[in-house]
Amino acid sequence: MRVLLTGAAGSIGRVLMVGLTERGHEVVGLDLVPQPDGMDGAWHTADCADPDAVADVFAAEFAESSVDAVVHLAGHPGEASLPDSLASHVLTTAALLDAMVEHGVRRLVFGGSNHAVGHTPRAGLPDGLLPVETRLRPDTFYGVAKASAETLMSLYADRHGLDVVSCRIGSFRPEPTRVRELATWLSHDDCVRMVDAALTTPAPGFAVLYGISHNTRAWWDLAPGRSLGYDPVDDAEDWADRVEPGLTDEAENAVVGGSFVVGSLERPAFDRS
Ligand code: 15L
Repeated sequence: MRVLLTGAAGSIGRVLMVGLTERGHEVVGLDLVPQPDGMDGAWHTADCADPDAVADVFAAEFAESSVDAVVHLAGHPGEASLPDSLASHVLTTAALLDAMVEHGVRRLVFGGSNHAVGHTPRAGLPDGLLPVETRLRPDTFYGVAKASAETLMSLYADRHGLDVVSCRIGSFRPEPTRVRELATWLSHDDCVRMVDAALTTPAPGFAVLYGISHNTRAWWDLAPGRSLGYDPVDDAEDWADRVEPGLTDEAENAVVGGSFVVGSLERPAFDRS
């Protein structure tokens, strides 16, 4: 599959550039920054929030070749003002969706986030696991933007028959370092497995999965991912005896979004300073 990967210079993007190539995909990088030294393959430097720039990238790709799918990771991975968050996650998604429809690209894999549902209390979850059908319950403007991007992709899936998989990623790290991450960790290798499955699963329509590893202490339901062919292998429990308890663990572990809920990220929607 020829895959356009946005946010290719970011921490997840770099892992996927290599991992998806190893799995036989031809990966074309797209990022705000030029191709970092040591990275191979085709590359576009452009701002995904600029629909003209995105249209130019697609025009260049389709003049030479074609694109079978987009993996969209570009965007600021933390809290910001509401306009900045919407630009970073919703407008970028919109620009890509329009270009996909124009060029007949049928599949989008989205780097979603657990923070789209981060305000959900863990107490009372059925079998202790958060289902994907749960109410969108963002914990930040970042979470609002990730949730909004999901609703936008749902519209394009229904309107244009696109296949869309939103991967609500947990904690993407080389290894878990906090108690919460013993539940929310996504290993590098499982991340590659997850995106490969989301790219290749037959006709998912609009689907959501939780992007975590096969963690013994998982709070999020892995069944929706498994039904799409995502079979995680790694388990954060293998690091449990090296993870030091922290003072905020109890508060962080009471809600899905952890420090995004309890970590004083509250601010007005508009940054007027
Ligand atoms: C995310 O979505 C963030 O981008 C990342 O910085 C982590 O905080 C992660 O979630 C998490 O919940 O651990």
